[in-house]
Amino acid sequence: MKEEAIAILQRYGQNHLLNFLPLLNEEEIHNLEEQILHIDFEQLQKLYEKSKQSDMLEEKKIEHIPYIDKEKLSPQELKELEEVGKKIILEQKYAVVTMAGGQGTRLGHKGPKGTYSLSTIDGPKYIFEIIVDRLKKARQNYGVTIPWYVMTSRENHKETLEFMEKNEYFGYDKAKVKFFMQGELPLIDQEGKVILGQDKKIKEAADGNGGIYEAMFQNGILQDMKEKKIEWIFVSGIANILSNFVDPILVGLTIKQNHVIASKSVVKTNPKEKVGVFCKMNGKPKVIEYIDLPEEMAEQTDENGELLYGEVNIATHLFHYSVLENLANSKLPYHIAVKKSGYLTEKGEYIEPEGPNIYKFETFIFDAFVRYDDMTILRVKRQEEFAPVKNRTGNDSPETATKLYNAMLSKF
Ligand code: UD2
Repeated sequence: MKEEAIAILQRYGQNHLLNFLPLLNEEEIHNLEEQILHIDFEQLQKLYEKSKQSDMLEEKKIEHIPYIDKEKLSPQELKELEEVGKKIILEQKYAVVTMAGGQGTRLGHKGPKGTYSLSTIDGPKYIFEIIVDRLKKARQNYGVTIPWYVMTSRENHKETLEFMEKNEYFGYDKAKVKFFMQGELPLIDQEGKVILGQDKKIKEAADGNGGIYEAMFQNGILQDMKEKKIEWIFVSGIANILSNFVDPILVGLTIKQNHVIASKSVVKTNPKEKVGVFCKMNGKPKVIEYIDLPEEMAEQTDENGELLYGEVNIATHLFHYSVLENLANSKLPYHIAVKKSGYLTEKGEYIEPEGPNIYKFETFIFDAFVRYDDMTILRVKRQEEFAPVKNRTGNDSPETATKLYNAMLSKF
């Protein structure tokens, strides 16, 4: 192995990798060297040190964040907002981005989540197909083919492209669809050491949906949007099959409130729901993710017995183009998730651990909101716009999501 690579391992306490060399052939050693030369071990070391500290929420001033309840808007108000938003769509200043770089481990589906097939009353539907159906509906309603961008990760990029090609983009105009890959970070074990996968490469994983800002810049997506004169970009997660991502009312409301960022919310059903919740932290818009929300705060209720932190982030965001440009090189804080991952031992065995054994580092798209003084939050009805496919069974499962989808289908 090259001296330079060995020096890096020694400097960052990763020389355990040298014990694997007898297992590797020439090509595998070359691949490993390439990885060692491109991984930022300095950053990894800092993240490992950070994993030992806890981010004390209690010290921060957390308060209620204003939102607009769509149900409380009059028909006249809805009409006015819709007119403003429709104009943006008709003038082709609107684009849709789907965040699909997640691993979808909880669903236990082999392959990208968008390739998961649900049995709906309309027959079997892939999740990507459901998204395209809504885009085609918009083409019918507005007579424009909305540009669609899909964020993938190195792990699922190739398979995602092959799937869409094989299915001929479900009849959508391929020229209006672009895929772009987000960045990756190595997994580390509890001692801060990188691990090898069965392919004898250092295991890396997608760097969180906060990686979207840099990924859009690095992959020329921002440039493409600029050339297309796109002004408003709706970004939502692949998991929510009722994501209403062509929504002129949200655009109209954001413009009316003179904001450049908006999100949709639903009312939290139970304190333990695995979702982020909106609030204001030190006066700025903030989402506290479920892994960071202390139990007693999650249980807190207001004078009407409503959950104090009950405005749920449903991973559906709207950005003005200028915000994405402004955030292109943003450095967001890393969140640390403790996960399970198989690893190769120095004897060459591949171990699938019983319990969590590694740290995974992710940034969150909504952590950029604190850069802005305010944002629009539109509270929508859960049964109309939030049907996530996350878990194999139980809540947020294909079964619960399909039931909600079927109930809404007649209204599309
Ligand atoms: C997400 C939200 C949470 C709540 C919940 C609702 C974030 C960070 N958390 O939690 O607040 O809205 O959804 O169901 O958004 N993704 C990538 N690349 C990555 C990681 C994730 O594209 O590296 C995508 C993923 O494909 C999905 C979305 O981001 O479309 C949310 O990711 P998740 O489903 O893993 O997030 P979850 O359910 O923990």
